[in-house]
Amino acid sequence: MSPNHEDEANLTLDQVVHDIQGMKLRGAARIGRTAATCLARVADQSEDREVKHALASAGRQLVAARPTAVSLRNAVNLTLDGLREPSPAGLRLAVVRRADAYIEHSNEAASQIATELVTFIGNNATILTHCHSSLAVQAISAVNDQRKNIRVFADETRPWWQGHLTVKALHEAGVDVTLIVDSAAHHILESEAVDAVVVGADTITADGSLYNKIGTRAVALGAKAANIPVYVCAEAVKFSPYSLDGQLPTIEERPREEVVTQSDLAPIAVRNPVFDRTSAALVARYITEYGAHRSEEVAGFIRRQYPNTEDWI
Ligand code: RUB
Repeated sequence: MSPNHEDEANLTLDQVVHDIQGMKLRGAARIGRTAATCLARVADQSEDREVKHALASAGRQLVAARPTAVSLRNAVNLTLDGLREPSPAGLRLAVVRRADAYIEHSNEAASQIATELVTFIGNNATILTHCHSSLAVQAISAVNDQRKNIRVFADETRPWWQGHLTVKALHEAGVDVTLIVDSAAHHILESEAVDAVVVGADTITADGSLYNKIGTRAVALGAKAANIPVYVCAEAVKFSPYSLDGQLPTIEERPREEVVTQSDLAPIAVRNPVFDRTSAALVARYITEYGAHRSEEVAGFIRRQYPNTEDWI
């Protein structure tokens, strides 16, 4: 198998599902690669008579673990490919090969996306980012390597503070990065003359909408008001073929305890939606391993990428 995160290579199906739901496994790209690794393991470890059923069942459980991340569903389907191989041995081999190809492609896509983003950002640029996207971090680091005087502001991203991961990663990559609270984003966009917002994606739908970590929409609205372009770093697996026939991501709502634990707030209702939808008009470009696309080009891109999904989960 191609290398994924070494800690994740040996996780069982139940552990992967548990770790995705428990937020130990985060970031849509990583989740997709881990799902592919997990399916290869299920294929390897299942008896001939049960392998097809075990893979179908594992695929369904994985997809349900993070409904907002289409790369998870795409990773499962690209790895299983409808479980068409008639013999158990042929199926097992094909699943392991496709998982390997998925992971290799995903790892390469990140550096192609980084190269593409650099063409949109010049010297002396100030960038604002939200949450923790491995693709956005890698792309911003590439911009910093190839352009002069780059500054980055990173939202802390309540309630899970993924912005802390972002600032640590960017700092380690030698980027001049400053952490801000989420509600400071709009102020910073204007007061620091931000040139570009760069974020990742969980799912992109056929109408050109972006589903990403909660707060992305507010940042994008602020950017639009200040005439700042929003660039979304996303591999092709972040684009949803299911949205072509109207299936849209479910916005996951998580427990109130992630937001408040104080007993004096116990009687107060709390909502904790963890993703939101940013409309097509707020996105300047989707930066993929196949080049940059405007929102209005998304439906065509999805059709070209996913011509045959009839027997997918
Ligand atoms: C992470 C998040 C990221 C996308 C893209 O949310 O919304 O922006 O997943 O990340 P969470 P990547 O921490 O809840 O998973 O570019 O790494 O796929």
